[in-house]
Amino acid sequence: MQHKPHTTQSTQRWDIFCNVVDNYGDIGVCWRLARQLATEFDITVRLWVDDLHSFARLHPAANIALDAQHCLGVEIHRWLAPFPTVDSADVVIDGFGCLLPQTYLATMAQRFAKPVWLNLEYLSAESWVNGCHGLPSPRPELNLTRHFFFPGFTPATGGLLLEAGLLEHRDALRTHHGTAFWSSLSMPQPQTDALKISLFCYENNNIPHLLSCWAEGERQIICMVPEGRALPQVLGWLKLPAAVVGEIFQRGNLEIRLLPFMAQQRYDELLWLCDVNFVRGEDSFVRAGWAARPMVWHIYPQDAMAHREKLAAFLALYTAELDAEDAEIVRRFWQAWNSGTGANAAWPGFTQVLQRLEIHARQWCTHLSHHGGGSLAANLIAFVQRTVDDTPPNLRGPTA
Ligand code: TRH
Repeated sequence: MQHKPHTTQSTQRWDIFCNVVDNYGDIGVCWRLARQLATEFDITVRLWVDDLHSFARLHPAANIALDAQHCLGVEIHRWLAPFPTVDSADVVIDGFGCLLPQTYLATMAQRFAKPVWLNLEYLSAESWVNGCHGLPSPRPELNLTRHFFFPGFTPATGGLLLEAGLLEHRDALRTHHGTAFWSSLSMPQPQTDALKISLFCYENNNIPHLLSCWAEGERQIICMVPEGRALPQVLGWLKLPAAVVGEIFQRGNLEIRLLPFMAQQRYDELLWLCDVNFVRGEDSFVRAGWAARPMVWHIYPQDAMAHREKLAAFLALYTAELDAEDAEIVRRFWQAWNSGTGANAAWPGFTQVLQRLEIHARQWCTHLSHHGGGSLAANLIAFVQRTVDDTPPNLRGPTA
């Protein structure tokens, strides 16, 4: 799914709006997308975000005191209320259906050449997504049309975020065993024969039991825990009231490394350097796919247990090419992990087939990058172009 930089869009301006609901997934996806549009496709991107603190966790070079700043080619704007008077862009994306400011909607409606307006939806492997991707939702009161843009795993969807050269960059980093990565954290290089696990998840009652299982196991395990919601349970298991980022603890055969919350690109590197990645939400989950190593997904819990179907849909897709026994082992472990109980009992089965799961993870990554939905950023650009082409020539703007 590698693609050449696009030069024809250079005059286009895009606005991406991000309302941080909680955690880091909303801004994680919007920031990654904005960066890729700006750096690979030469698009002028403004990212409007209502919580600069969350943004600064992903991009520590950001200055949270500034209402506007440039970060890695993207104009970052604090989404203020009341919203400032600005011209609307040629393309407007509301991240995850967030509500655009009324005044901004009015400027969109007033434009002669109407902007292409997209609602970038949440990722799901459920089959209904194939039928809903790209559907228009007319807003007659504004004389505008908003389109649903669904990321996904199949050619009928909008695909997944994948930067040009990412997989090559991953392989290059692995050939050096991430020496620079570990030394920048002032941590020793992990032993090559230890099983390296990254643990990024929500609160989960499995954590203490699984850590005990790892500590008592025969194989040396190194578990990397970035700062976050899992940390209190890890500290509880270590019987520590508090700990400092950068500390390393040994319990039986388990070494626990407490890592800082890293810049987004650095977190990718952590995933590339680990043998098994526990990930969550949306963005880290996609990135674990590109890491091409066995992964375990802690799905974002939704009201009325709606996430269960989402989890089952993804599991069905992910395990489709595994033999029945291995597929069942993966399902059992993921379901135990998500239910909050039984992950320690399911772990021995999971580790026994780890080598085959690694082959499968590589195949999954290759399959997705060649036969999935394609590059989300490139698909967005193509979708915008098609929408402009479908507009009668007398209603297109000068940048069409
Ligand atoms: O943080 P998440 O749980 O995010 C979300 C939100 O809860 C959102 O509201 C919900 O709808 C969505 O899940 C499904 O998990 P996610 O999506 O993996 O986002 C985490 C981001 O944080 C991701 O971009 C990776 C980044 N990250 C870093 O940049 N550095 C780090 O050290 C770590 C651990 C993560």
